Amino acid sequence: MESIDQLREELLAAVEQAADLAALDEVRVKALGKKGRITAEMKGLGALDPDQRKATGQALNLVKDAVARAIEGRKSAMEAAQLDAQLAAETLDVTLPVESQPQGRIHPISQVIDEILVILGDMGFRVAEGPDVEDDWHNFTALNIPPDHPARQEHDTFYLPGAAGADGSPGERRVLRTHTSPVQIRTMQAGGPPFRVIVPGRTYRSDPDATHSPMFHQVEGLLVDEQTHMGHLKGCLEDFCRAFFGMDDLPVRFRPSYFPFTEPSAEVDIGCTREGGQLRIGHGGDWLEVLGAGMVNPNVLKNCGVDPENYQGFAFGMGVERMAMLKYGVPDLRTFFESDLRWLRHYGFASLDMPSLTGGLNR
Ligand code: 2NL
Repeated sequence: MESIDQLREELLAAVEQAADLAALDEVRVKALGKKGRITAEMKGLGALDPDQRKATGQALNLVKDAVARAIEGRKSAMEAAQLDAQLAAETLDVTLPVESQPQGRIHPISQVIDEILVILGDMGFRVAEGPDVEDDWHNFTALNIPPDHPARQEHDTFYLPGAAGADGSPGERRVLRTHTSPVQIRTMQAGGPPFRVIVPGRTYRSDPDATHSPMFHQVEGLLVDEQTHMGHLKGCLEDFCRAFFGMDDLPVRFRPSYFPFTEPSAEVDIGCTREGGQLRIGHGGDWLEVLGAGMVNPNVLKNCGVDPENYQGFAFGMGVERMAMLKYGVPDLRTFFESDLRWLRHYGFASLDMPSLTGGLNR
């Protein structure tokens, strides 16, 4: 018995003295492992007479349990201490000021979309979004675009094969949306009037030359209510142009035009000068087209389940790249999509310089 007590004290002392998890595991192997001291003592039990064997066996089991418990206890304590040390070493002072020279820049396309949304959001429009891959009905038919309209031609529209039906038959072909209007169509189908939505997003057209990109961005707006008329459209877009270009007295004019989805339709010009081949926005007698707009064609309202006898609407659309080029003097459309970091450092915006009506939209 003396030697078992001694074994117990020795092993528990070794557990206490283990400096780290590796040392502790070494103690475990030397005590409880296949060739460990307690295991060896157990193996020796066979040589004892039965009475002694029972008493010694029980005593050894108690030692074994005590040592195992001690190891577990030490192990948890060591792990907790290790975690505490790690957490202390990894503290982050969230009250420190932000880095004074952040490296990332906001792309002018993102910036201009944000600016447009801030102005129109303040007028009460809310953002709506939808899929880039559309069906023919939402992209064309619902918008009163007839089957033989040139916009539907292969060379203007990217067509995709439709998903095969359960019977293996080819499904209806899909399109990459050629404008964001299908989102307004979906918005009208999903609920009832009044509607006041603004839709930013990617659009796609097959028009391969230096002044076009196969993917470009649009923002379109739609307002439908009782008694909505052309005066509302004019006021809305005049205010928008003046806010966007940061000029309270910017000349804005509406020129008759044609779109299948609006009647009447208009193109919106702002004043400018082109003296010495240099474009300047403002007074000067010359004009620059920036938006397309009109009163929503009653056929479009009907297609979306809105009664044109009781509701009228106006809609408008603009190209984001064009707005960005005009406002920030970007001369070449292709540079928007080249991911050139030097270009982005020049034309990009600081990430914390978010546009707002009170903080300043125009730098
Ligand atoms: C442009 C011209 C326009 C619309 C877009 C629209 C949408 C619905 C109904 C009626 Cl759901 N109209 N959108 C209307 C007029 C012009 O965009 O020059 N875009 C870049």
